[in-house]
Amino acid sequence: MVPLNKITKNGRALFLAYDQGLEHGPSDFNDHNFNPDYIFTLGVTGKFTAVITHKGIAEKYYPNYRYKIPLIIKLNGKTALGKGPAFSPLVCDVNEAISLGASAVGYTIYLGSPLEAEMFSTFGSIVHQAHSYNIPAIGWMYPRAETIDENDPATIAYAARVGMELGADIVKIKYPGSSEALTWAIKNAGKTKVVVSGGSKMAVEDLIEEAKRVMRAEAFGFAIGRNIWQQEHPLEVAAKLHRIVI
Ligand code: FBP
Repeated sequence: MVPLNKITKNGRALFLAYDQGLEHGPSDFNDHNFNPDYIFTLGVTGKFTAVITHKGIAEKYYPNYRYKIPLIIKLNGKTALGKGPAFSPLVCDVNEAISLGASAVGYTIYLGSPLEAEMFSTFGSIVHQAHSYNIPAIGWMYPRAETIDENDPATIAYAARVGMELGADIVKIKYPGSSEALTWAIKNAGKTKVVVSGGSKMAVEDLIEEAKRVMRAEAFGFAIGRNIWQQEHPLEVAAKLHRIVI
């Protein structure tokens, strides 16, 4: 098992996700959060245990924050513009991520996509390489195909299990709708830790209730983006979440 302590606190994870500029585009942003410096500062001040970005932001902005907060680099990425089968190509390798200061790497697998086999194979190499450097590999395990209901709890548990079987140290899954469903997904992930994504922005009270349900299920924590940096008072929300998760 590779150590997770560089990107966690008290054995829990609170990752600030900021790969949406590539995945969704500037429609997610306002006049503050379009700026990576704003996000890194939020990450530091809000006591997140790591920030997640793609390589471009890592190279241009992370040098100023390198000793203030750990970085997780997402190794693949795609836009929301294409209409083909779900597939996110590799845009950075493990060596490059480490040279940019990453303490862990992430990779999205779209389960059920016609290109699933290729993603499995690439993730296999990533896990192998990350482990040879003793750093964690995180799998964004997202079921995605026309025929699949990506919010179905059984499918989300399957995704968590697949991440474990493929050697992920941490899997990132969507909240499957209840504490019980999440408990089942977490059981199936075995010794692989489970973090939950935030999803599109919701009311702060709803987010806090969901966070309590997530931690009641003994999740490892959150990898959350829009529900922090799209909020009117992100630091207040971060502080509330921090109290629940860590
Ligand atoms: P959010 O907390 O903003 O949902 O971010 C989590 C995340 O996994 C991001 O890392 C990623 O960019 C995004 O969700 C992908 O969401 P989707 O593919 O469902 O649009």
